[in-house]
Amino acid sequence: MKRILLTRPLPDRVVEAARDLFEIEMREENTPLKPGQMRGALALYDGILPTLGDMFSVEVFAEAENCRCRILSNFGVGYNHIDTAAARGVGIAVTNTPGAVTDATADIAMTLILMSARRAGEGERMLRAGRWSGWNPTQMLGLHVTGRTVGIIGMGRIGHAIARRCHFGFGMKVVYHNRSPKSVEFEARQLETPEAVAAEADFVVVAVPGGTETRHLIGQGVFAAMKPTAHFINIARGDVVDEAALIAALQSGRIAGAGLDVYEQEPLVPEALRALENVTLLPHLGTAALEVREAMGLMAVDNLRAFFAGETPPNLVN
Ligand code: 8YV
Repeated sequence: MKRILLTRPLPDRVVEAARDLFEIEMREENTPLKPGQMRGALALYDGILPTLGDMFSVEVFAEAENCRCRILSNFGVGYNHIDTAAARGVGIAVTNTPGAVTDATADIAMTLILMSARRAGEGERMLRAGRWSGWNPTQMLGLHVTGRTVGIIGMGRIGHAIARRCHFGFGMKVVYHNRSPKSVEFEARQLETPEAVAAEADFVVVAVPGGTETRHLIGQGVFAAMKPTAHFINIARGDVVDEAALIAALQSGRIAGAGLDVYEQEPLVPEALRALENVTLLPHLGTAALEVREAMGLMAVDNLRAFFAGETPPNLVN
């Protein structure tokens, strides 16, 4: 039987499915693997089911001696923590879990749009602090959401699911930027640059994959192009955004607010962000629902199954 390492405690259904097929070991610590642990795991297991935070860098692969591992079956759609080219260089396949995460992540984008526009976090903080003196006609006026324009940067599965929610659920106009031409089944305009999207949108939502190609794709230029009444939403990866430029845009009032689920140096969230009232901060909740985590895990197990059955795993990324 193939030996598989689950790098974090996972939902029971996932563990059972993995145990039916493999000899598994599941780490009890709910922390990312350290480089030494990654090298050890590459030598000991036939396959690894890693998660966000397990930084399989080029150095880790370069220093992995007697590598037994043949596949990293990532738990999640984003795999920017794994150097996939270096993995391929040492003969390791990498897979991910697209599809399983789409709706939940799009739902969190909507949560952030609504919370940011309607000042929900700020209002809740005020109420909990005992500072609510009662309703009045001009208290905590936010931005009306229905009928606005959403600008999606990255019209992949998740971007598309967000656009659908905005269009069908909130009657919004949709503009988007995608590096390749992409058509959408409802009215939506594709624009040439992120800046062009930023200039038109009331909500700029980032939904591109992370990694070196998109690092700091969103920076000062995009914030400068945004309307001062617009909100910026990131449910993708923290390093897609120049966080310092975002903080500056928020502090100066260049943009109205932001809703963030991801950060450049997770779990570190700059004090400057935490100090701002017009920012909604979530702790990477994109897929945090049991059935979603189960679906992700089952997909990751199926990728392992296919791989060791000699098939091309359904979600091979390298
Ligand atoms: C996951 C995510 O929870 O799927 C992704 O890429 O960002 C998350 O929602 C995380 O990656 C789990 O490893």
